[in-house]
Amino acid sequence: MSKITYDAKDIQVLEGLDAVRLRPGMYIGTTGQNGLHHILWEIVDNAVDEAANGFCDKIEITLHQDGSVTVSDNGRGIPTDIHPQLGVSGVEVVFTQLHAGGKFNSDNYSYSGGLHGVGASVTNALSRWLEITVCRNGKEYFQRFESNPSQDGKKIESGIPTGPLKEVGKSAKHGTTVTFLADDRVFTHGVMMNRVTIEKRVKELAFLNKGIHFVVTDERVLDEPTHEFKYDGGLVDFVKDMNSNKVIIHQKVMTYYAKNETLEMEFAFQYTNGYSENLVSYVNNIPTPEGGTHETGWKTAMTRVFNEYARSKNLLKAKDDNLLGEDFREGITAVLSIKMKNVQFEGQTKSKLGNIEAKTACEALGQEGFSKVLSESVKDAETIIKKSIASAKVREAARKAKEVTRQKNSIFNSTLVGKLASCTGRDAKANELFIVEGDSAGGSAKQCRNRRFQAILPLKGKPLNAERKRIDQVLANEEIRSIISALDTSIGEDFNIDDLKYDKIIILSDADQDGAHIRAILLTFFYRYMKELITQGHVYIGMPPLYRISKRDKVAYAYDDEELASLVEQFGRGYELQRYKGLGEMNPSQLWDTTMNPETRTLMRVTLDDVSSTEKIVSDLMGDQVDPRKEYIIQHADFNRDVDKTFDEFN
Ligand code: 1YM
Repeated sequence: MSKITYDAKDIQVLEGLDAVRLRPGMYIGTTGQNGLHHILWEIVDNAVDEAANGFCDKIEITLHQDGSVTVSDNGRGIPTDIHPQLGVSGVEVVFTQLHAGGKFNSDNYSYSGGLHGVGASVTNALSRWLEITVCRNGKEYFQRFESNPSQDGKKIESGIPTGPLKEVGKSAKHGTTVTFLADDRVFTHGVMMNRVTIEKRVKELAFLNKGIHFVVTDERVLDEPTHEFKYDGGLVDFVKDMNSNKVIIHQKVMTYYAKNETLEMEFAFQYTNGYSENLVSYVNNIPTPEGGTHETGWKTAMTRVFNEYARSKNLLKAKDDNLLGEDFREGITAVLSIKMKNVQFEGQTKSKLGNIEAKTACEALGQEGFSKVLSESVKDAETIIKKSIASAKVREAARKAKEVTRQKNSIFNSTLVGKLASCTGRDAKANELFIVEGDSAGGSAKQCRNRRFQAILPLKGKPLNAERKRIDQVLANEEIRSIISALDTSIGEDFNIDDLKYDKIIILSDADQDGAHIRAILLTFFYRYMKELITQGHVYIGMPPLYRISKRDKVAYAYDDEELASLVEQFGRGYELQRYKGLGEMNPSQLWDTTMNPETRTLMRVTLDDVSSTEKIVSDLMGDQVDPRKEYIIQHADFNRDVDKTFDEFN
């Protein structure tokens, strides 16, 4: 290539990558931990696509001491020949052109381009340096990119090749290896990636893409640096894993795969003796916790086929009403994974599929699929239908119970709302509800709160564990009913977020075992019956301090032992130390300063980044099998930490 054209192309390229550096948020969401990992997933996605195309079966991720990360696959290797229009190698196009992924070869089978769908060039743009080695056609090629300050020092020029792609030797292997160091001038909170985050996602990818052998190595730790993930059963293994600590009611995990001109669909499911619906869905390997058209089509197909099947086997009689979808989904653990092009995401967190054609396609493919799996396992099918019929009966009973609750909940009934100290302001967007453990802490909270926007709901006893009860029993519990009536959103299918009376729902419980239990019970209840409260970020955990340290008129609070140690050092001799065993030991003004004053308090927002692992934690901790819970508690025997750990998982 002539030097002139190379430069000309370069200019165009620079504009693209500089835009990424100027507004990283537009491309990777945040420059915190999420965004940092996002630039790794861009690279991994390309390797996973190569595997989905059938050219690669092993992907390795290695975290190095210095914060750099290597991703390597044994695929065909990114094309090294010169791109006819752009005049540079395929490798350089992929790493310097935004959205280069699919365009290089339009008839490839690439679903890459996740939520933001921007490709490997974004990783390059946001790295201090990036090196790539490609083995292909018996040769080994190498290229390095760097982000350095411009000559005038006014900006940073991102992802500049230090030279063109070079042949550096011969190789009998084939594949792509990329190493990069995230740029600490972009990721100012640090560039060290989190092994747990990575392994969680890799495990999920391994379930979703059966047969790929993933190897994750963390060179920063001495103990067991390498973990491997490979699931030949794919979604079937995924469902088995989710159900590993539950009681299943039939052995076989039912599964189906099919494709048509719109999309590829795969699903697997198995029923437990529980009452909740655990459906996790994915589009192009991206979780869709808000659901969308694929889920709707799939559910419609399921309801129709199951009803027809029930009638054909005379389990449902001519005089009986059809069952509802929710009856058939009670106790189900299911994974639905589709792959399609040109996806459109909608919703609060852009995690809901919007493509209308996906509904029709999933309905049609689902119909074939459900008919097939039922007819192949007649015995299991009967078990499932009978369970669903029982669920319908309970639903009918629950509807009646709910009606009673509604009447009792009406404003004319003061016993329930009586405990609630509501706030005077009517702006739901500004209002906060504190759910406080214990009457005495509740009393302090009522005294010190700002009554304009802070409402207090003290809980006397422990609320009912929603995981282990049917809806009618849950609704009979007074603590639960007072929460439902305070929030005013109703629950389950009737839940309506527009009716929510508070922007923040803050759980305030003691930093001990009982407090942890109450928090877990409340979160389980919200998760099962008011999931949107969590997905839309309305639920928070208040963080009361564990210690108060004072000396003359100097006062400070410590939230853990580490913080206490450093305060003790600061205060020197002669300080007074108080350990709070519970919220009730704080006087109102201390409670206000440490836990309730928006200016000074610390809140932890509960989010649902990863629905499937939350499912597992919730059912492990709250379900009716004792062993997994025991094991979890033994593993996390320090209860102050235990609590944090639990909510880390929620976070
Ligand atoms: C460690 C990261 O990027 N692997 C990878 C990427 C590609 C290919 C193979 C590939 C794709 C195609 C043809 C095709 C990519 N190629 C492109 C582009 N691993 C990693 N392995 N030959 C090889 O899609 O037709 C983008 S990604 F655009 F150059 F084809």
